[in-house]
Amino acid sequence: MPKTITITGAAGQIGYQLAFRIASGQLLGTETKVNLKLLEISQALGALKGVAMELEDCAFASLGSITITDDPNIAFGDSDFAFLVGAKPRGPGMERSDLLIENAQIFSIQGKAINKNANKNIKVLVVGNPANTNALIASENAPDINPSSFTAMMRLDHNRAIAQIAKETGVHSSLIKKVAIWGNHSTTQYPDINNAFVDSKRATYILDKDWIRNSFIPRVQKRGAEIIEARGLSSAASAASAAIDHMKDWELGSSVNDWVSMAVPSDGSYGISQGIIFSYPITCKDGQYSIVQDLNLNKFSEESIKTSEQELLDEREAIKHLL
Ligand code: NAX
Repeated sequence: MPKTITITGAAGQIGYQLAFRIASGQLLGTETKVNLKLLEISQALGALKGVAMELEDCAFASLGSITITDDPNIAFGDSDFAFLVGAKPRGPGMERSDLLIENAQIFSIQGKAINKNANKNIKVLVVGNPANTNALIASENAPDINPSSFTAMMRLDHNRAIAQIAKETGVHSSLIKKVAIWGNHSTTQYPDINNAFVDSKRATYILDKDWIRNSFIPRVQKRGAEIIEARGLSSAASAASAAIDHMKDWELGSSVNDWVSMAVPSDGSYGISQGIIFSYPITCKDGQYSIVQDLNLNKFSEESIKTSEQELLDEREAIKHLL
């Protein structure tokens, strides 16, 4: 059965990476045909036409049809998987609260369009920032879709954490397991390696506490800024790669004896307020995700997690009139 995949902001940096990787079969495998529905703002439709032309020119075996549009109702029609990437960037002099409100409007329109047009079992991944709160808004505007269908991307932070540990220990990233990112996709996120393993040894036994607190945690939290400084542009290929990792694991299952980080609607686990889109350690099986339970959190972890929760509660307060 072909699957319909929506990408918003498809002419942007991340969209440009994502569309080609999905069309080539890197999300659902080369045996599953994908019909792409690409959404952009009207002013970017010309550039989006160019993206569609290049997609055609790849002659991918797994690509079915391509639809380009500036109408969310068309873009989300029968959608099985939606990558909500398009968002308004923070402009000069713009406060974080202005950014929240501008994006809240975009994501409330898209939530309504998902509710009206998408497959009721759709899986939604919000990438556009502020991703967690944008996912909450989209979900609240889609009352006929199960809230568990709305998630936000923390996988780039998760992968960045693994990469930092691999670099520090000299152990390959594929042998680093059970890293977790808790909270918001912002600098308050809490990268946690208290339960992580490095080639079957406990990470906390082989990594220096000072390195974890004063180097690892702030570096993962601020890696986005480090990339901007080096590249002159924000992370794009790594973000698209993480988006595929997130959706692929959700649909096809995550690795056994490991977990991933996904921001999902809180069910109250670990004392986090219900409903906010909060990143937890997660396992995925049979197209469903579950929050890893019964982890012991030390005082530092608890405090760090609470700080990020508070930021998400403040964000929700700032846009509550749109919920
Ligand atoms: P770009 O500015 O290159 O692309 C965004 C695209 O979205 C533009 O082409 C724009 O025309 C389009 N767009 C804006 N409003 C839209 C709307 N209402 N409907 C459809 N399309 C719309 O940004 P890019 O580098 O691709 O980043 C996209 C978003 O991802 C940003 O919000 C960015 O902050 C966020 N990121 C989130 C990450 C995460 O881990 N959650 C990491 C990477 C990235 O920074």
